[in-house]
Amino acid sequence: MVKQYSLDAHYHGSFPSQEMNIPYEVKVYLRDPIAAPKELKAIHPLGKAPVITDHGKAIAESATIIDYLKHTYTQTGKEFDLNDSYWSNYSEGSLMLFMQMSLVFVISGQQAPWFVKPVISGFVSTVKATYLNRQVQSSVNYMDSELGKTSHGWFSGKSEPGPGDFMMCYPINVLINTNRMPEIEIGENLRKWMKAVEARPAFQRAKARLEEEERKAKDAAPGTVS
Ligand SMILES: N[C@@H](CCC(=O)N[C@@H](CS)C(=O)NCC(=O)O)C(=O)O
Repeated sequence: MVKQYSLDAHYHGSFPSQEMNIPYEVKVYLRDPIAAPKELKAIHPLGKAPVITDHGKAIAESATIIDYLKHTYTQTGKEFDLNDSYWSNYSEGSLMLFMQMSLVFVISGQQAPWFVKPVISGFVSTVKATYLNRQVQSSVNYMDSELGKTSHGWFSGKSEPGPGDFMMCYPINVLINTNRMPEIEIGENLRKWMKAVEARPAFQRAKARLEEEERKAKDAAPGTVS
């Protein structure tokens, strides 16, 4: 059976499996304190999540995991689908690239020693305002407009979400449900998309199972009094 390893209750691996009706086991690891714990390195040399194992193979990279699961375990997964491929690659290659840069810049500003903090913070604000925020905003506007052209509001272009939608869960959730990039304005189509994802029974099953595993991991963590 496919085994998924998640860092905290992160639904990258589990939501797609639930949508595609692929049975899986899941184990949640907790961050240590920010990075992934060393146990993940024993599964795959990168030591990151998500990662899965199947038939003795360890498979990393969320887009590859989703492609692998779809290709191996579904009837339709053998065919090339332009929307699935495009939006999966867009998520990691275009959107996350600039979001990640922005998050790294902000953290480096926050963690700079006090005597250089004003200079670093000023630099971070300038880079964000003049470059990174514009890149992310134009990406978000483009995605919103493309979603507006679909009949069902999914990146898959079909009546249900596909790999591109699964891959968009992480960045769009960060943009809408966290305060990490408050400067970015999110359009109505993306907001509707996020609500539609959260309303999927598959999403709710994935989330409930991950949260249960996360609770178990917290209970088993050293220093926990039961
Ligand atoms: N491009 C990779 C990103 C993997 C990644 O960076 N995962 C984060 C969690 S979302 C992680 O493991 N962070 C902890 C660390 O880097 O130690 C993917 O899509 O799977």
